[in-house]
Amino acid sequence: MKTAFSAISATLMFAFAMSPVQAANLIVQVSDNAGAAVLDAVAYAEPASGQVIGKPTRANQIEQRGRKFAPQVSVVQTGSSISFPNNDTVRHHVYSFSPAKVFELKLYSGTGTEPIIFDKAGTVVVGCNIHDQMAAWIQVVDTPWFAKTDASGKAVLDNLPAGKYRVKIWHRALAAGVAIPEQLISIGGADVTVAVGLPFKTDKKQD
Ligand SMILES: [Cu+2]
Repeated sequence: MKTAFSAISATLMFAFAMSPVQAANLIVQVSDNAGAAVLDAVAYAEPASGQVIGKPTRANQIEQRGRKFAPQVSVVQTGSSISFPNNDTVRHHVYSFSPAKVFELKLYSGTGTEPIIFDKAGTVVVGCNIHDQMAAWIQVVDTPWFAKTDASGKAVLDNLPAGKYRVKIWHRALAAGVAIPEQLISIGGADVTVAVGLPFKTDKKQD
């Protein structure tokens, strides 16, 4: 028995040693033009080859609670679905006029709506017809590698296979039509950290 076990572990070690794909994490640190850490920026890494990788598998949701959308900022891979459960006692009427996805969920309560499929990359701004102050932003991206920054301005993109990537940083304060800041980076066997400055001052206050 002992011999068999050793043979298996030797095979596993061999498989790891021979693995042709190296991977590493990409850490993105985002600040504004006053040097302050930026919360809820979206960092995503597109393979420089332009190759689109895989199909999204994760189910996403943006709930309505306390007459707010939560989360306020989402990032999903192109082709993802998002459901919009209403956990308030009032009804909401959720819509978007953004070119990346036009949709409308007429006055409803509870979960009784079909998920919406986001099949085109771009920024989708979501509102409620009844409550003007409600807003959510969805950044739809052509890559499975993305993350949002935390309060310290840091986003971690896990396990990028070795290669070259265009790292893009989106924030809801970027005016529509303005070029999204990007950097070309190389992933090898070690983690990579990049610092990105956004060309405006952000408001710490979240709605
Ligand atoms: Cu509403």
